[in-house]
Amino acid sequence: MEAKVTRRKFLQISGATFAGAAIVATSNRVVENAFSLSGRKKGIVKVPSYCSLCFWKCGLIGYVKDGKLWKLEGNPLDPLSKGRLCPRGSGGVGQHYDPDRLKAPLVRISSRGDEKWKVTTWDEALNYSAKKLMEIKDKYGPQSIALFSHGPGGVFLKHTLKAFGVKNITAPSFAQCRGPREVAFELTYGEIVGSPERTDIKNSKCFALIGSHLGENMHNTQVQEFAEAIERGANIIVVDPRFSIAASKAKYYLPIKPGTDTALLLAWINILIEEELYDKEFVNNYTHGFEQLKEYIKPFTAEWAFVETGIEPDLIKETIRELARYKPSSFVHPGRRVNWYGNDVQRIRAIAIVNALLGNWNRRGGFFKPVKMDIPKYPYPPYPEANYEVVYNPNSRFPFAGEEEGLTQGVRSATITGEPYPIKAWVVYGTNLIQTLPNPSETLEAIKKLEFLLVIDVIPNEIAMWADVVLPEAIYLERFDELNISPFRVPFVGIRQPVVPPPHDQKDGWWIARELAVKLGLEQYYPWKHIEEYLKYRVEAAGLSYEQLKKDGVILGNEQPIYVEDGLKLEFPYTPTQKIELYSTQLAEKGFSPFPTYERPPEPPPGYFRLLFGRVPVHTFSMTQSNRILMDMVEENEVWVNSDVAVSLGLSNGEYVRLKNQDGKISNKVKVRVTQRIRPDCVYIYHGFGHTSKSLKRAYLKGASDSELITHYDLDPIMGGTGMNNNFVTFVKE
Ligand code: MGD
Ligand code: SF4
Repeated sequence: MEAKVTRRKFLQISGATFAGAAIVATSNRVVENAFSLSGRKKGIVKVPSYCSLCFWKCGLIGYVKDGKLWKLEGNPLDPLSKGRLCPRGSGGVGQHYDPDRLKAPLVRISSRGDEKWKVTTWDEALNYSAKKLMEIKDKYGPQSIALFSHGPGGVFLKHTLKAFGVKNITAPSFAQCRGPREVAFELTYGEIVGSPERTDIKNSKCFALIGSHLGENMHNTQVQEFAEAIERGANIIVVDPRFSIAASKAKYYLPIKPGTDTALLLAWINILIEEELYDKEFVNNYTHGFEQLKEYIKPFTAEWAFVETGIEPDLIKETIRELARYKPSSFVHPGRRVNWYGNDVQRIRAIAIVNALLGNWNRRGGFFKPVKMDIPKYPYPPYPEANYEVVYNPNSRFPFAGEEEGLTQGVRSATITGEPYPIKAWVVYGTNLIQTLPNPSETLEAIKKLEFLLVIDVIPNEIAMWADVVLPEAIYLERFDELNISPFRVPFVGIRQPVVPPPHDQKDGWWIARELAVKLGLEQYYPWKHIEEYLKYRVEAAGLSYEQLKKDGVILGNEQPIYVEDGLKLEFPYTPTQKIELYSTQLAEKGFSPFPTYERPPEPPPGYFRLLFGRVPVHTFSMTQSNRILMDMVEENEVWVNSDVAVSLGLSNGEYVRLKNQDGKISNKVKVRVTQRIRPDCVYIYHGFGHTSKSLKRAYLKGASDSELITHYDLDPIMGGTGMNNNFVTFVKE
């Protein structure tokens, strides 16, 4: 019997402090930031900024005690953190003190992947990088250079490379994360869900989480609202093959067979329509294609869905009736990392349609309308014209691929094949492509074809091992960055500014991007010399005080209506029919089914189990396993195995095994966690562990990497996302 997880324990939003173990003395680096760090030697100084331990961007207050970083707390003025950080955010102190951090620019001196480096100066590293990029551009054109960039820090590097003529710019946040969700909602409503999500958990009376494990997936505001929802007795429905923490707080738990969620959603749509539980007025006024949907959905009964999902028909009916009872203050959460099976847009379209039938768009307790502070852009000169097709989506193979974030794996395959044209250089900012992209052997194959690989990171992660030049960035607590103007419940702007200086020869991302631009002959794209000139320009152009922003960390705008109940007009100007498209005219036009389709997922080979993976509350992707504070909390991942399966295979709790996948790939050793909290047909591990970079001394070979077992992936034909959940593993005893 497992210990009951209390709400208090699972939240743990507290201020972790760091006792300051092996703190390396501050170098004699000149702090270029205009933000003065002098006068901070004695006593406690508080500096507001915003977090980057994930991309929720919570406002924080950094405490500096006697000149040293002491602790981090939420900024009470900030609408995202509301004065509290999640455990990762509090533990961000450990990133500053991490002894494994990249400390100075490095140039490779032996074969790629050998981890042999020469420490060099910034001037030399940037001159060399600029020379290589110019040579490659001259020889193969700007289209042969690709930028992978993840997170707000990459803004300036993107600017430099766009000015250099580079158009092949991608981020894993689309094809490996939330792309299908944004495409599905845009097709249906003409608007994306966005980040932070516009789900109104705060006011909802009933909501369903489908594979969205809030509480383990620690997006701060959502988790705070989720905890409040539990406390005020909201009716929560959790659909997950694993009895997650969210499931333990739910009124209904549906232990669904993995990969069959669309069947459940189709049955829910069927019941809403057959039992006339949908919001008739809303559907009549605001949707397109209801009559066709009514015909289409007839075969998808609860009894049909039972065969696919393993969920009893009565439970299917009861849960959708519950959602309908509380409409419009109820919703089905659209999820976040939703690239599962390669038909994910269709699944999320089904979620969008259930919500439309509940009439909850821009309604209190459903989806609110996010509002954003109007901050003018900086007046840069226009970028040079880049008259070439992006490499990752030749002939628009994926008609709804993201234009902003592109297709990471598309750049990778073009690098391997040279089709539609060769890619010769990668610039990689803040993304550990070896762990992020499915099938790392393809990533390595691509890297071997490159003439130049430049990595900008804060720790010597796996991708840095393969780089020709590694540039060490100052961490988010040590630098300025772009403003945070995320759309949310109230318009706001947040600033990132250094709480402490970097301890070694690390530099701010904006500085690296600017210096590289200067060396590439692009100085005209940086009329400002220091980022504060840029920030000040934008903030003051919006009629706000830059000094106040620096002092408070955040400035709130005027409240605006975010619900129909507050006078917001319901409009859908961005879909072709100017209605919510239950029938997707755009999908039909491109030859796809205009209504969500269900495909039965492949079964595991005999003796194998479906490999599922997800987030652990105290880590973010593969980027936090070097942080000592967070590693003290969770040092390695475990593989969750159903108790009956464990008995039949003779596996015991805490025993180390290796996982072997359907293609014979064998993982690092990983501890078994025997539990009744998972279905017998799948196993589950936390993502981000199993590091193979020897320079990550604390994280090296701790736990298993899910990514290396994902040798198979299915591409979503609509937008090119990589469905990564069709891999199967068996156990190899140690
Ligand atoms: P990480 O793997 O954590 O995230 O994938 P990535 O964006 O690649 O790598 C982040 C890198 O950024 C690390 O090397 C870290 O050290 C570096 N970094 C951290 N802070 C800074 C900084 O301030 N400056 C710089 N320059 N570098 C920094 C995430 C992606 O992965 C996403 S969004 C999702 S949702 C997917 N999740 C996922 C999964 O759950 N499982 C599997 N198998 N694959 C996944 N891929 C996707
Ligand atoms: Fe930082 Fe946590 Fe907020 Fe993410 S959710 S930005 S890690 S405090």
